[in-house]
Amino acid sequence: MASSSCLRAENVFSHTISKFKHSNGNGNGSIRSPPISSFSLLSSSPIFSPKSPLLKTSLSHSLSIKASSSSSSTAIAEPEGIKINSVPTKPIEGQKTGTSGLRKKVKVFMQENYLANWIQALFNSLPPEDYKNGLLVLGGDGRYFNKEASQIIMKIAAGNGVGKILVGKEGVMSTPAVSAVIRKRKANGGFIMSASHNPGGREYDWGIKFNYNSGQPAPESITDKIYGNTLSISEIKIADIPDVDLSRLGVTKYGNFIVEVVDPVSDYLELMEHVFDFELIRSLLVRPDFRFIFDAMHAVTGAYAKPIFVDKLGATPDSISNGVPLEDFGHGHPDPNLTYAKDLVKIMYSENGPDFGAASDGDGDRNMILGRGFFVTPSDSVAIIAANSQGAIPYFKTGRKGLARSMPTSGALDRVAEKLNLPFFEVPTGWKFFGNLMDAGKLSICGEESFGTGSDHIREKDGIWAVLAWLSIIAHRNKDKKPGEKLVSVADVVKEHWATFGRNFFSRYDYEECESEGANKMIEYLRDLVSKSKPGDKYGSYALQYADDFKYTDPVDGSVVTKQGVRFVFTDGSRIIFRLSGTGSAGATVRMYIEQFEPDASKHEMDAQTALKPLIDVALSVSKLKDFTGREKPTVIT
Ligand code: VG1
Ligand code: CO
Repeated sequence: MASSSCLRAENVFSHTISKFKHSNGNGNGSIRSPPISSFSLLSSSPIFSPKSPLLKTSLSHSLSIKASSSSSSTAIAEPEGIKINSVPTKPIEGQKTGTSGLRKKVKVFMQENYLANWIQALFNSLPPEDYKNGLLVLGGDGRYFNKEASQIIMKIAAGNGVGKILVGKEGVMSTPAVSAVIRKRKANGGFIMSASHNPGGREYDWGIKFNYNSGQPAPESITDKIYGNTLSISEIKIADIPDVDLSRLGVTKYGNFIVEVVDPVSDYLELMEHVFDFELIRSLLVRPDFRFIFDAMHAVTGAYAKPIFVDKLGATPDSISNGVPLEDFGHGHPDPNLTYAKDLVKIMYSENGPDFGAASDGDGDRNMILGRGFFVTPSDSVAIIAANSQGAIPYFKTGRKGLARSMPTSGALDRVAEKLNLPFFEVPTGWKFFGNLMDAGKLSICGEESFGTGSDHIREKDGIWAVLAWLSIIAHRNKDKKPGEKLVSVADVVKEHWATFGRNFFSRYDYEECESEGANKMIEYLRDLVSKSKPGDKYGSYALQYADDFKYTDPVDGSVVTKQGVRFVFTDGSRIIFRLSGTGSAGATVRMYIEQFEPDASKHEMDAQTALKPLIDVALSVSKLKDFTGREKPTVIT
């Protein structure tokens, strides 16, 4: 990737910016653009003709929104001086959102009208009162194509009558921060330009998610409507305004449409300071006998790590690695797991490695937590945070309303809920299912086995929140330790938890980019097997309790989703689960989840792969996975 395409952290937080902020008092008072009426009188030639001076950025990537047939656009309105054009378009197949937004290869999004159609279909799906003259937030993980996409999204938003867009500087704002900003600023919703943990760059992935007014990912009722509208779309409404300069903080007015470029960190940081005891965490991070490392994987949390961990919490600057966000994540796969964050894993498992290590993904909503020579499996992580939250985290000092996990996540959290006598929920994979429970006041802490952990402080999983939660727990346990005294470590906390609650051994096998046909056939085969199965059936040494394809009825609005994962649950509580990923952009990714509970503390130190070997063998043979997919080995083991 050429250096010019790098999005550097120092650009996001440069001193010039803070000076700019101070010189404007509150940093958002400048109105830079000329009165927009001057644009409304521009020629009626197609707005996206390559000659148009209005779409420089978009055209630099040979992308534009063009009239698909007649190449003509019609001015449909000029409210307070903005010319809004109607551009004819045609439906494009395959714009169905998956587990978390629409994700495709960059090249697919660069096709004529591809992104524009989806954005317009979204506006066609929302009740007008949810966006007309309203406020929307726009953020993203800084990946390749975000700059062009930002301009398209803002122009279509203006074209559809949105009043104001709050956008992160350079279009950057993490997924959890967008959720936080939507809530704090009482916005109607927001867009996140990210394919999350999928790799970025010209040859890789791009994605878009829409979150609603409480900051939660749009529910299936909305995403299904959007998909329906992508199949019948005929027109894109787009405002004839110049590209917005996203490199400087401040407010720009285009007639009655306003764009405010904001610091992507400040609202989020304020929320973190409200949730956590920063003094407590700082007391740990400044200890000479505690070493901390955070790997931002050249992704969006690079923009957050220094202001939060270093400037606010006293970590040393060298404790942040890969802290410069890059459009291609430094050729990496920004997925914090044992395979893709291997540099961090190596450091943490080295002799005399740091005491605490963490990483986050492309858009900052995932987290991985490590101690010295010790990996905390995400299913355990959420259970341990829940069990320790009340004492260590001020936000939970009055208790927790309820706990929840996604179906394939291990039952470690269930045991905490039971012991603490808290309401408990099991939902399908994908964060969108937690939001309703939170809005209804039924849920405080939740997580997924896929390195997602969070709480009702926002409506997304939150990578930095999880790191701060763990630091709070470790700091709380060590707050009275004198210099030189042995500290309670991450491993100590986890082992104590197992001793109290028992250990749920858990592993996930991912088979990435399989042939879709074989993967689909395998799932069909398993569904068929489920329909024929009965309690007591023998699978190796395991006896079946029940098998099903997970179906969920939302306890708040009664909506039902089906086919959320095939599971075999055995009489001893062990489970094997199969699903197809809904976030990939090529082929099919098969996920196989294995779980077994072990109450006997003398066996808790076993390696998970060893402990689970008999069950893994059962899972592989039951599913005929090798025959269907042709894969001998998984791509990633967690
Ligand atoms: C995966 C995870 C799921 C997570 C989703 C979005 O989905 O399994 O738990 O919510 O990614 O995370 P799937 O359908 O591929 O299994 V992110 O950080 O990519 O927004
Ligand atoms: Co993510």
